[in-house]
Amino acid sequence: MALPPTTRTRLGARHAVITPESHVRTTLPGWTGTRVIVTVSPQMGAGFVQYVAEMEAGGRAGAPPPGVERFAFVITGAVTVEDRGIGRHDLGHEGYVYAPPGAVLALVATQATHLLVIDRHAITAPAGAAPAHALARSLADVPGLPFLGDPAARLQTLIPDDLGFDFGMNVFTFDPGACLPLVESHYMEHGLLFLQGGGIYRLEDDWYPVQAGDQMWMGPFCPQWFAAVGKEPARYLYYKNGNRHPLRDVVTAPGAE
Ligand code: UGY
Ligand code: MN
Repeated sequence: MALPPTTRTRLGARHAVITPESHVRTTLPGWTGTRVIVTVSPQMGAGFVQYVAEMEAGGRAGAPPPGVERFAFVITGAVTVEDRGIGRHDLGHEGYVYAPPGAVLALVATQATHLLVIDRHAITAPAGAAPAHALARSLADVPGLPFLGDPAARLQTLIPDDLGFDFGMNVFTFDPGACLPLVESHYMEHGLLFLQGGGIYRLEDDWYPVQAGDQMWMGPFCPQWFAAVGKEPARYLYYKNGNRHPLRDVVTAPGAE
């Protein structure tokens, strides 16, 4: 008799680790030639949605629901994006795009492609702040700066950190043996995709070996710490809400302001 299958996927009160052997594919309205693996969503208590879109060549992204902003990152493959604000861009490996709500964002895979996508209800910018604008770029063009003075832990900031934007996307690179300098606990959430290497992640009181392809959700105030283990740098892409008063930035429903 075959043994029952196992998984490294774990769901805690304020965190989740979602690993590839537990992925289940579905479809989303408007997307064509694409299967989707939703790994973070309000069903687990998160204030945003994270998914991997597996697109065939010629596959197209569906429009985000009304009031929803979108970030998409090319894990593998290539896409063409087009929108009134930014014109037409070809994005290859580790290219990315941000589109505010209502931006006419056409996104077409020009070869078999895997995207990491974040969708969330946008919270309007405070009076006086310039609203968020569409952008398309390549991760390779974003400088990596020492995190809290440590050159062995470098942070790339993919979206401008100004009041127009209500979330950030960053890539953290840790040299082998480097670690976060503190066990963080903050009201902001994270969605995370491991891009390279691995290490040990502490989430609440649990400790997880993690590696490229793993995804995570860290809910509000989830204690979190990471150390890179292995012979190559560990890299992860992560989402972080911010730049809004916490009373306005709760787990959101349509029109919540
Ligand atoms: O930006 C952050 O909060 C980041 N230092 N957190 C993390 O990597 N878990
Ligand atoms: Mn954090």
